[in-house]
Amino acid sequence: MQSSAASAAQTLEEKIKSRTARVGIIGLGYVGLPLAVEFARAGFPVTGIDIEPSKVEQLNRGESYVQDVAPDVLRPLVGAKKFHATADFSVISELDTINIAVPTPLRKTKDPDMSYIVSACQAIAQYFGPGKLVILESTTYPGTTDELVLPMLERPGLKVGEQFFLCFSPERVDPGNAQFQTANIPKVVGGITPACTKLGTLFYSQALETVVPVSSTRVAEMVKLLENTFRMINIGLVNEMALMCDRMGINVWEVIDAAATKPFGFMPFYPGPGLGGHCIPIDPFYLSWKTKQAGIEARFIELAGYINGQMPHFVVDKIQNALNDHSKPLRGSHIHILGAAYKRNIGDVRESPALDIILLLERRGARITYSDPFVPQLQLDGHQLTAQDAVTQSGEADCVVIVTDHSSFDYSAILERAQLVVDTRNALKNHPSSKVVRL
Ligand code: SAJ
Repeated sequence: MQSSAASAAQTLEEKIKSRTARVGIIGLGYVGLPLAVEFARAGFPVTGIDIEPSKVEQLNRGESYVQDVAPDVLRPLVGAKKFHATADFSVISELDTINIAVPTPLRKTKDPDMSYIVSACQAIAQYFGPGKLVILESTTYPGTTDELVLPMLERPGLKVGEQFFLCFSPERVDPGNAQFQTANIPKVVGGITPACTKLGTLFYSQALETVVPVSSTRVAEMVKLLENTFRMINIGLVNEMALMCDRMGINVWEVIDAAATKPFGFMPFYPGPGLGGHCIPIDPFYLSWKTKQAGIEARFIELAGYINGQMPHFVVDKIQNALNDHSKPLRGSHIHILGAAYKRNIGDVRESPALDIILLLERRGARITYSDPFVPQLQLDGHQLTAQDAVTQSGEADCVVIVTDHSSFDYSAILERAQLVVDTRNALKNHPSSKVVRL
């Protein structure tokens, strides 16, 4: 007679291998929706769960609001009933696997906001039962899965690694990246027990090209934080290099390009107007918050956070000085901002340095217009701006500021019409001109 543990694992393994396991994804954003699509394309019946009814309705009409999920990929899956979205968490009782891909923002105090994970786990706990695999994907501090999620799910008769299985697997989505999408980005997964890791690995192997099992949930949680802290600190380093080069009259862009010719032991990062997005500026503070509790200061993270946070101020000073060199005060000048999104060729404005720069300029009395093909309107500080035509406004503005270097901007026409350009992205590196001031 098989133990209940062996039978639960065996049953789930068979459902996963036959791709009849009923897959659930909680959180249908830029992480959850692409994941749901990959499992539906692999043949699983997939239920997407989200708290926003508008998202649920849009998805069930086959409409995608996520840039990396094309409607012509989603629509057939909805039509074939391979993917269905709902706001009703009670469906969890019928699911075999549940991925949690909800936001993990920071509070104003730079402490982790775990409320989304907690409410998702409360919903799962309410409808939980034996035989399920739960995988947390939201970026979070090491220990979240075993300290916070596990106690919410485990109870008499429901023991992890026996009657249910729990893993952590970091998401690595790079929005707008045409080369690397969910299916071909290696997937790290670590379980609370070896049986959990085995089932998590088997699960992802059905839909994704490469799976990288690790020995625990904490290792998997820490992998993601190393990846993103690595980026944040290196961006901070290169931003500090930009400040140094500016003071010494050295072209930092030329320095980086020449350093990047080193065929080993170097990886180029580039200075910019600040650090945007909902990951890189935020995730490292999940780590530093946790390490403080362990009695160790994450000094690199704090310092990089400070330097990256100073970049919008540095850009605004550069604009003011550039106008000054043209005998124009910042106050009353018309400044046209090119790009509101936090990085090129996407429309996400979360934590975008463009917002900081616009507010700082307005506080110093400048009149602001902006262009962004992906951001038709901007809400900031109680007022709204509407995107204007880039070339027209560049001809009328006292200063044009390239904050986000979208590929679709007509840089030649902009430069021809502009009186003065402050280029924070080296977007005009192929257009040498005395009108251009670089970081
Ligand atoms: N940035 C710089 N200089 C650089 C690189 C980036 O100033 O050399 C700025 C960008 O303009 C942006 C911010 O940093 O404002 C974040 O840029 P990002 O390229 O890291 O973009 P994200 O946050 O959308 O995506 C990252 C992923 N990016 C890459 O690996 C290229 C990856 O780190 C994570 O998978 C993802 O965050 C996440 O979700 O954690």
